[in-house]
Amino acid sequence: MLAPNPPIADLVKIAKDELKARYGKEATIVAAAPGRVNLIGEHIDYCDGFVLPFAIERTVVIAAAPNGTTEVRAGTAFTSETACFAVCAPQNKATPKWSNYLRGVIHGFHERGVEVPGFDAFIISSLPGGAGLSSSAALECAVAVLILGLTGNTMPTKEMALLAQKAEHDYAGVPCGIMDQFASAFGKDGELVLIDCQTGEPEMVPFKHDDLTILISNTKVSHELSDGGYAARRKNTEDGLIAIGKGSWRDVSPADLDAAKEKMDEVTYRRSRHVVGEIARTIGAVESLRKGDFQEVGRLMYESHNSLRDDFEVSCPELDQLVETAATLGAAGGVIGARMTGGGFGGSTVTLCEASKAEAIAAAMVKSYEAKFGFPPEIFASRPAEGARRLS
Ligand code: GAF
Repeated sequence: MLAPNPPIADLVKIAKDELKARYGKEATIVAAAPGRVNLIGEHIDYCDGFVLPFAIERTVVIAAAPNGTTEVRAGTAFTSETACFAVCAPQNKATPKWSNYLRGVIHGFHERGVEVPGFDAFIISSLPGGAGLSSSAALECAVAVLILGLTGNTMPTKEMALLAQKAEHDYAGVPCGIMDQFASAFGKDGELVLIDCQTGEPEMVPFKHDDLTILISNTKVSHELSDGGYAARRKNTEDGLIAIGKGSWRDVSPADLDAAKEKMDEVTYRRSRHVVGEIARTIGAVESLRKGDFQEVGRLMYESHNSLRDDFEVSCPELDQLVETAATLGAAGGVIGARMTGGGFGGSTVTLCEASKAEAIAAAMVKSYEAKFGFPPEIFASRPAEGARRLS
């Protein structure tokens, strides 16, 4: 029932073989970067909040070699459309759409005075697209690692993540926060990435519980963050903060929110209530994790989901169904907590559960989901994995 995570060695082999077959080149560099899920702290990375994502065992892999020209030529396993563009002109957004992630990252290097040579590349990914698992951040981070390797440069991880985030803003049109690129860049095996989004500093939180795992359930309902829903939520939070009259959400207490209630419309109030509550829940979840109080972590995950569904309105019936099935199984069925993860409007849920019961939990989720929607979700398990890196 649980979909396997393709071994990274298999992805590397395919990428190298394809590079050879298409461009006649042996790879001189192989770069990899993972997607992410967020355990808790949703839609608050752009509100100076705390978020708790981790890099997952699903990855983008790029095999590449310099081609001695001034062009980038790239193919992928996820579409037959190939990209070919002048490396000196990446500022033009163009087709295929996926090539804009490459263009955006190359542009970021140009802005820093790094001259990028022409190269050939083949890109493969074990991340389902449109599943809210940050396949775009993974691609951006993998391209950044690739270019660092090609040019013999180094860059602090934080700067690399910010460069990747800017590519997402400018080339994909998504005004995202820092969570996805930070999770992909800083991820570590067996560790969650607690990000203080006010200071932009990550702190690793160990997650070394062999008896626990996280199920990632892809609704297969695709969301487009650039279609306006995400930007609208961001605007709601900006309006809320202005009405409250504070400079940062970190300085807003529940009492401040209540005092400003009359100055906001009802929607802005509910969006603001989510932000204040989610910042507190994330801090509480980290404290509980450190104490090993998983029951409390689970309770906070359900609360987070309810707030995203009712106050922030970024859930959907498919996500709700997966969370409800997990909640119904409950502790007796091995479930600790569940919630939607990522931007929402479709995408995936995370279910923290006992590893020994993961198969049975996934089977129950598939059964109830398929009965309601007529098609199964895709479910796989992942523990916190290694972040963006050069493989060879
Ligand atoms: C998307 C964004 F890219 C992140 O920055 C974050 O805001 C997330 O939605 C919601 O928590 O993944």
